[in-house]
Amino acid sequence: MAAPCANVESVTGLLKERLLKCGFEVYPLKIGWYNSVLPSSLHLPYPDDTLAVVVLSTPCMFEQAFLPFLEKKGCQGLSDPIDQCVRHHISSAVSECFSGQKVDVRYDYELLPSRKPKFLAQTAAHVSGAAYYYQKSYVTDHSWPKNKIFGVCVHPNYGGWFAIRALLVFEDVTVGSEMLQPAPPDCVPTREGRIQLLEAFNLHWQDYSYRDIIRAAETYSQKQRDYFSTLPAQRFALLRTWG
Ligand code: B12
Repeated sequence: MAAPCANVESVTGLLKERLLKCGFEVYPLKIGWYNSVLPSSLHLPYPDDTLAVVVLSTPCMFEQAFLPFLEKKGCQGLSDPIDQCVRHHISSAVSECFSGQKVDVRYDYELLPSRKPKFLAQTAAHVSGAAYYYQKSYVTDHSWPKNKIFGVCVHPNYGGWFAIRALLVFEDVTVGSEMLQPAPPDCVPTREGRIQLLEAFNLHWQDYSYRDIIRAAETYSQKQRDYFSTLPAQRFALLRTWG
């Protein structure tokens, strides 16, 4: 196999070994795939052939990483407990597997000084082939009940029961043209399905129906649903009741 692909596999292999058992998935992409669909104001400042990896959390992350994390570490300070757990797992995987390498780790909740997100999670998920990003512009000639309609990604196995957590940019790893861009599976191919999806995500995301737009192999447990249905400010109190 050509060296650049071996680079990709050695990076994703190490990350999978560390993160899969904790309920994360990893998908490689080239920075050029991401930058090519965005205006220059949102580009990541790396050459097109730089390797990046997008990290998703699947439903079992809650039981396999979050609950054990709470038990072992507890929550420190006021920042979001799930974010603390994700950061703990990803940053320790990166420092242990890639020590001495330059890795720019960007989390979904981080903002730049301009207040723009540090990376567009849905765009990264789509261009890596992880989850199709359905956007309003894909449904023409339809009048929406709300002015701004946000797009939503659907994962082929988990529907909407997942989250996009981080983008890791391997600044010193370049990949060649033999790394081919995978198309994300189009799990909501019909116009009616896409309208239903976008309306559910924008108008009543709290009822979770957008997540069930396709039959998911696994969904959030009742405990996880209770956690996410609780207002962020009240989640610390809920955690205390779990002991
Ligand atoms: Co929110 N939110 N959010 N959110 N939010 C995120 C989008 C994300 C990804 C967080 C995550 O997974 N960790 C998830 C979505 C997961 C998914 O898609 N399956 C998420 C969720 C789940 C929610 C909520 C359900 C609440 C929750 O449970 N967390 C609600 C639902 C929305 C609603 O209100 N009904 C929610 C709400 C919000 C608010 C607070 C309203 C804001 C504004 C929403 C928005 O702007 N989309 C919000 C934000 C800001 C974000 C956040 C942090 C940034 C999104 C953003 O600002 N995008 C992301 C995490 C992240 O990305 N870091 C989560 C900037 C805009 C300009 O990007 O609309 O995609 P854009 O436009 C770009 C693309 O169209 C691209 O160019 C445009 C930019 O120029 N483009 C592309 C152009 N052409 C093409 C072509 C192709 C092929 C592609 C791929 C791209």
